[in-house]
Amino acid sequence: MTGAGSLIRSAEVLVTSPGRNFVTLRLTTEDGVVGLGDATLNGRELAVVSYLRDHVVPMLIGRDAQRIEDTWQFLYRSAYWRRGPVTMTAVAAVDVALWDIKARTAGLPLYQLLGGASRDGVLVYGHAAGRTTPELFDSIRSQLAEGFRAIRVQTSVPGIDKVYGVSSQPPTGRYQYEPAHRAPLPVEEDWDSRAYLRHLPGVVEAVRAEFGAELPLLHDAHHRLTPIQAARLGKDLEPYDLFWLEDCTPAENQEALRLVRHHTTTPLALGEVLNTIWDYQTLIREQLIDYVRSSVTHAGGITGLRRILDFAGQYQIKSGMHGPTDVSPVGMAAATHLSLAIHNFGIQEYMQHSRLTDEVFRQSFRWADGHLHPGEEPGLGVDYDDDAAGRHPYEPAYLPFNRLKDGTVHDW
Ligand code: KDG
Ligand code: MG
Repeated sequence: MTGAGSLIRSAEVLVTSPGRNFVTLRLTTEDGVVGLGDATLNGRELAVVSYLRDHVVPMLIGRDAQRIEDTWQFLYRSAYWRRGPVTMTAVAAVDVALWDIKARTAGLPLYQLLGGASRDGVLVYGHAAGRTTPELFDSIRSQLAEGFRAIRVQTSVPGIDKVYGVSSQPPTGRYQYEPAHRAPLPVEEDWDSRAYLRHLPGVVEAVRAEFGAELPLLHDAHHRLTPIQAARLGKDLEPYDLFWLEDCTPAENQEALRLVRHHTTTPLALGEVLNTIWDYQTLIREQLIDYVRSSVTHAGGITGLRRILDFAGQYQIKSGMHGPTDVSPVGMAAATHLSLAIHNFGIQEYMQHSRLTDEVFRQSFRWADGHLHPGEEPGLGVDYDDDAAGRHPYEPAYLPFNRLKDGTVHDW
């Protein structure tokens, strides 16, 4: 359907902070159909707000909301300055809002426009962490009790004060590890790769012995290792049958994975900081990874991520979309629709949002037996509550950074 009614009448960039910051794009057509897109880039939220408000919104007013591919190409190519997280998050927000509008106009849940369901539900993984092994076991038990059927395991390391993925508080039932700190400057953390490499395999061994062979276990090394260190870790973890080892080396060096791959059969997931198909050329063509970690929110939306995943599918590489708390419920809904529809789905990350966040974003997804289903509401199935959002103004927040013992800045 194309006509005067499908022209974009308004484009609003909404910022709210119900416990953490979220940026949302809301497009409304002349017919009054509303579409939402997630534009949250953790720790750099206002850069995307400006990109959208100052440069994209003026170009959207009067455009035909039905022309999704054309709008994607226009935003990508007309900027001249291509790729990058700020650009691709802004493009994603527009793309997802347009898909939401198209599906709401059709009266169908979005996954139906993407080819319909390829499965009954989307297997997700939850998050467990502990400062000690007994605390980690308790955390895994509470995630299993919440209904998760696959668990990411993160642990403290003796000699390191603050480790990615582990809160300074004991984990609770609805576990939400939140790395961003509400502060005017980034918080400093510390790192020691040798201490980590010595400690982690024993913890994973203990978890496997306690919880049995069936439970899918995942681990995120969060970009900290050199290729040879990552190769050793992959080898050391082989006996414990990880579902994946994530971001074992900094993601931007695609060639690094050749060395890791050469030494280990532990499956590898990578790419939550990557945002276009170009970032995956070597990784996919040389089959250096098993799972693509990019999110709908940061990789150009449904249109951008689907392009990457279709390429990956030719090489039996599957999806493993990034889904931490900084991907808003709008971004998670888009991910769940796409995960339900594609053939080469692997697993999806799911970190339950806070109750305050759920008051701002009203969602219609279903959660049962470790699986998400986006539900049958037309569009994404998410509504934005302006009153609730208005109670939580933006607060500056940053991700931490790492220093080694001698003061050198290290990857976080
Ligand atoms: O914004 C950065 C976080 O989302 C990231 O650190 C979380 O690595 C992460 C993960 O796998 O969820
Ligand atoms: Mg990660």
